[in-house]
Amino acid sequence: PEEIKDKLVADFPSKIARKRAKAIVVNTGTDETPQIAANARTVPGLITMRGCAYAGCKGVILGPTRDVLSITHGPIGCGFYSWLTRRNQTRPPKPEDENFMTYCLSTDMQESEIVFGGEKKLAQAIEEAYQLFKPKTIVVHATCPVGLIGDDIHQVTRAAQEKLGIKVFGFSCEGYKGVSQSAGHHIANNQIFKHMVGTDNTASPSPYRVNLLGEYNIGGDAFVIEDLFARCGFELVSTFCGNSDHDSMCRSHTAELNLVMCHRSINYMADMMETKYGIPWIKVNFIGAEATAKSLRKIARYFGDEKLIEQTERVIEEEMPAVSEARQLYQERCRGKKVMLFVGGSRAHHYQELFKELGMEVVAAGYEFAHRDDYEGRRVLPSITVDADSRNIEELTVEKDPERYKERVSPEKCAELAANGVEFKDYAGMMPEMEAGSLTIDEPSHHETFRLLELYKPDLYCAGVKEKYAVQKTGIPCLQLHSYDYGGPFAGFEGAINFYKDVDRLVSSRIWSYLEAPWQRQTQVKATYGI
Ligand code: CFM
Ligand code: HCA
Repeated sequence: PEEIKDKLVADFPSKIARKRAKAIVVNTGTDETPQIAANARTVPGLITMRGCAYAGCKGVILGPTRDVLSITHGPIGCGFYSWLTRRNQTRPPKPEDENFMTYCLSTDMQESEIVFGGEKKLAQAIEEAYQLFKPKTIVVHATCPVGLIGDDIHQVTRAAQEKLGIKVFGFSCEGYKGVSQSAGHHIANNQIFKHMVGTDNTASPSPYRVNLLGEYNIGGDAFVIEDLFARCGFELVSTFCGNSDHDSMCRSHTAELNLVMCHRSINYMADMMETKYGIPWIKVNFIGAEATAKSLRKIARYFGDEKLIEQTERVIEEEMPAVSEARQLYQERCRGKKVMLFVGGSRAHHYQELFKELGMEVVAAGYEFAHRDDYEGRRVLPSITVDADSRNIEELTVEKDPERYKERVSPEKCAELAANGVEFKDYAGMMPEMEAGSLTIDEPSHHETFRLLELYKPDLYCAGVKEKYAVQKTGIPCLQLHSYDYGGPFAGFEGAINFYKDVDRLVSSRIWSYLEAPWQRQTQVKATYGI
């Protein structure tokens, strides 16, 4: 593997090769993981997998909340390309309930606003949106030019809030605010925490109240998890933010436990809610049947009620036979096949569970924009150096709420639960769970990706839409782990079976080996390069 690492960066100029080498590590198969360079600026000129801070804020965190009306302040492209492309599904409980997700609202900035300022047009847009939809809350997302020309979106939203008498606030999530989508997550977490969480104290009577943080209902995953929770007897107060609505997020501080699914995008919220309201958090994973069972058991054990524990076991028992049957069938066809996954900030880890269940070998994995704690575990948090790009993003000062802070678990109970596998505020990261000799690569460039494909010839490559067709042109199938190739759900027990089927279809089909692009047969364009 060390040799492969050298080959991946061999064609880069030496300075770039040195930088990229730090983002490629060989796993040890133990808890002693090497350090990886992550959350650093992309090298200009390398073709990146990443997106921008606006995408992380508007598309990822706010996108799935159905009745918060989002307006993109910017040229039309940013709004258009973040318009439901993420497949975050929603299901309003009643037909008359609001769902604005199918709309794309933008100020459509033109040259005149870029030159003379866009605040007036933004104020008009907010008013027009209010007249049309009469929503409870309107939020404004800033795109790159907004920050560049100095439009003050917060001043405009404050004035609109006063005038319209509804909640209006903004996100300074200009695309360039950070090195990736990750900055946008943090910006979104801060504003949701400030303006929504804790604004409605109505609590449900169930004692088993949980929030699900970092589950965005892609391909209907949250529907599957909601169903499992209901059957086990857990009361879901709110989800951040899949299949969510404004009011449930305002009540989220009434929960007894926070469940963190995607650590990267929402760990800020979990920590802030713990500090202010005393809600502890545990890491869960509902991708993979075994991981789902383990997570459900952890939740039941936290509450400790015998009936709840029994009911949870019953649900697992009901689900497992179908999973085992499917697993046996598909394992026969998939076992031993090699796979690589390069996705976002949490799925490259979570989906390894499903490949393990199929008996497939994960030879390389990595994230697009995760931080070192997502790779190496939260134990490295104190040693992460905060660079200028991260310092750029506001860290809220959060204090105990004088009235509403409540200690949910005593330190003794905490120790007892930890001994039983319910560890609080902990995430061990992706790398300790990978096999010795496998590779972890942060934000592989297009060039490195194609070197990897040549060197390993994997049976399957998992990534996003920007990678998919380029990869398939090399004869290797590509599964989109962002959009699920328009299929899914992949979460829970039912999702695991769907996943086994889809993977089998990809790795067992011979179609890819027949593929020959015209340029492989014959050079299409003759060219001479002159420098
Ligand atoms: Fe979390 Fe996500 Fe992901 Fe993410 Fe994303 Fe996504 Fe993703 Mo695409 S919040 S980090 S910013 S799990 S949109 S639902 S699929 S890159 S791995
Ligand atoms: C985003 C959204 C995205 C893109 C997916 C892809 C998603 O990063 O802005 O590249 O295919 O999941 O839709 O991650």
